[in-house]
Amino acid sequence: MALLPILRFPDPRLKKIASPVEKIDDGIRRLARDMAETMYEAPGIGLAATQVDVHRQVIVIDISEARDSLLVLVNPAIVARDGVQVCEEGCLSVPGIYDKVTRAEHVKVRTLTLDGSEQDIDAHGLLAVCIQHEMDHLQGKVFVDHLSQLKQTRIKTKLAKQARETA
Ligand code: K1U
Ligand code: ZN
Repeated sequence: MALLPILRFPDPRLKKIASPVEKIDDGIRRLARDMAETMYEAPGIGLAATQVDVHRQVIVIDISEARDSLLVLVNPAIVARDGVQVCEEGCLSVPGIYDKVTRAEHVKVRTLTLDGSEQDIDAHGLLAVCIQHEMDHLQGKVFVDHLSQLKQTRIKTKLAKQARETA
């Protein structure tokens, strides 16, 4: 197992579009294990492969309080969505920044599991938010892209200051 370095916004590699996984092999299983370890250690409730500079469609999520309900999504696709919710979001690639984003309240996601079988997940509330947030990462999108230009500029300034202070 290994902890993977997490890219920080506005790193241009966060804009890359992830390719579908063609074969679920030991490399993909190791990636998912390392991503889960990285997410738990951060700590976070989700992580997309894009954030660890691997541009394949792999996501790990665990929204449980006990941290014992890991979901691994490979090649996820939203096949149905409805409703609207506004949720305060954070991101391990945008440390210390939280803001409200509007997303679908319910999504049905078709995905592969690590044993290669197809699975449909009906997600509501925080799980639906987290899935949409992580699927955005696979498309090169970070949650701050949903915010106004003014807020994005302020966030970049704040993160650049943080980076200078910790250098
Ligand atoms: O994608 C990421 O960087 C992970 C991100 C996921 C997320 C959080 C909130 C709304 C939507 C998506 C995080 O996990 S940020 C950290 C966080 O929210 C958290 C950390 C520890 C305990 C509980 C939450
Ligand atoms: Zn994120």
